[in-house]
This record gives sequence, structure tokens and C-alpha cells, in this order.
Amino acid sequence: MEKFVKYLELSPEVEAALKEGRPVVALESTIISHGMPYPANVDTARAVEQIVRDHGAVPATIAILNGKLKAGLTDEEIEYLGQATDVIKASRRDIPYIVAQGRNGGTTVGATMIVAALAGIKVFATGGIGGVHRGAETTMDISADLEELGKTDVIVVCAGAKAILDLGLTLEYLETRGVPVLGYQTASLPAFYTSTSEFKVDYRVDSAREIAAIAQTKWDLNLSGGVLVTNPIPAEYSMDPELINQAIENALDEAKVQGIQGKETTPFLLSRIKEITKGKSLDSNIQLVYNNAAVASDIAVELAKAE
Ligand code: PSU
Ligand code: MN
Repeated sequence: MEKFVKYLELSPEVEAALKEGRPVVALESTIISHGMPYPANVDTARAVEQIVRDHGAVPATIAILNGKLKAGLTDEEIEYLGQATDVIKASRRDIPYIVAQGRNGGTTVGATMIVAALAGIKVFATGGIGGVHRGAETTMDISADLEELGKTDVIVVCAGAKAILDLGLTLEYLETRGVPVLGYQTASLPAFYTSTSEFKVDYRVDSAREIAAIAQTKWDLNLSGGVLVTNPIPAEYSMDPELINQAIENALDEAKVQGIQGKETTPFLLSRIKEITKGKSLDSNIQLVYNNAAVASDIAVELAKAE
């Protein structure tokens, strides 16, 4: 038996689905513990699970609880992550400490990929990925999400990257790490709150079936690592670019003045942008997560068919 098995705890539903080769979609938990305020975080987490089910897949929300790497949470566990103050934002570097000390962690995109891969889950839906932060040429703030995409075999469905990041440098980094950036029914890189940006994705792909085939081909060829699917926010929830960009600029200025650094940066910016936009950014954030869960489920269904 592989050594990691003793740290892993799959819910009975997730375990059965994986055993039987049925589609499973991983969901992250930093978005619950650090990405959204209570109770919107918990309501969203539950609604996302329902959307995955409605699309014929089994949801596996991933987190670290009492030192166990969990895939598939109970309602009470989701509620706990949404309210507790002892939950650590968990990236790759945090996992050994949290597990060995029996602590709790909300897993980032990168850490969720790690647990998904250990569990045998190939598809993961999130809101936005971390990336190369603006000013990274001096701060060196580059999200570990990008490194993980470079080496861990999971398809990540997101709404692109937020303009709190340097989108151009984020794409450069992904290219260096060999990560295909696919646009779901779009050639433009979506920018999270808005459906387009001035950047192009590597390839536009129009169906879940084609995305599944591209990922399967990548892994058949031993080209290890993730595939990034960027799925634009639906037009009716897309924000006014001027409004959101002004909010982002203001939030970035405040972060600088207050000396916000490291892992606090992304949660700080998300929360400030929400306040500046009077909650509009949170509404958009929730809707794009729903949209990503639906597409990820379709991809998981196609992947399961092909296997
Ligand atoms: N972007 C969002 N909401 C989030 C995050 C990013 O719109 O909740 C979270 C994700 O879990 C992502 C993490 O993996 O922030 C990236 O953090 P950092 O930039 O510190 O790597
Ligand atoms: Mn960072």
C-alpha cells in the first residue's frame, strides 16, 4: 500500500464513485475559508455541490480536517470551514505541518490538485487561480498554483485570472511550465469578473468532449501536469470593466499602504474589492463558480466515458 493512503479520507460516496469509474469533480476550500464571507461561502459551497450532481457527477470538496486529507465533506464540515477561525490557508508548503499537527486547512487550487491527484480525481472546478502578481519582478509573489499546474495531472476549470494579477506574466509562466491554457468557447483569456481580456488563450475549444480528449492525450504521452480550462463568466453576470478595474486599482493601493504581503494578499484584495463594489464582485464570483462547476462536470462525464 502506498504510504499516502493513511493520510487520505474519502467520503463513502466519493470512494464508491471512483471505484466504479463514475465522474467525480473536486472542489477547493480556500474559497470557503478565506475567499468569501460567511454565510455566502457556505451557501455557495453547497449550491456548487448540487450543480455538480445535476450534471451527473459526484462532488468532492477537498480540505484538511484534523490532519486528514479529505475528499468529500459532510454538511457540518462545510459549515465548520465557513465559520471557524482556526483554518489555515493551505498551499503545498503548508500540508506537512497541518497534517502532522492534526490541524485544519482550507486547500488552495494547488493544494486541492495535490489531494485530488492522490485520490484519483482528474477534474477540478474553482473560481479563479492564483498567478503572477503585479509587481512580482520585485516581490517574487508568484502563486504556487502555477507550479502545481506544471506538475500535477488534474484538469482545472476556472474563470481565468483576476486583474489583481499580471495576466500577461501569468500566461508566460504557464507556458514555461508546459500548461495548455484552453478557452472554453472563447479565444480571449477571461479575466474572472469580466468575460474577456486583452490576452488570448492558447487554444479555443468548444466542447467538453474535446477538452477531455486533449487532457487524456497529454497524460497518455507522459506529459505530466495540469490542463487549465478558462471558462468566461456568463454575460449577464459580467461586471462593468471600468468599475471593477477601478476597484482593483484601489484595493491594490490599499494593500501597498497597509503592507499586506504573502498569503494574506489574495484574501485581502478579494474582500476589499467586495466592499468597494458594494457586494457586486461577490455576486459575480458566486455565479462564475457555478458556471465552472457545470463545465467541469461535463468534462468529468466525458472523461469517464472515454476510460
Ligand atoms: N481567487 C479567487 N478566490 C479565491 C482564490 C483565488 O477569486 O478564493 C484562492 C484560491 O484558493 C487560490 C488562492 O488557489 O486563492 C491563491 O492564493 P495565492 O495567491 O496566495 O497563491
Ligand atoms: Mn502569493
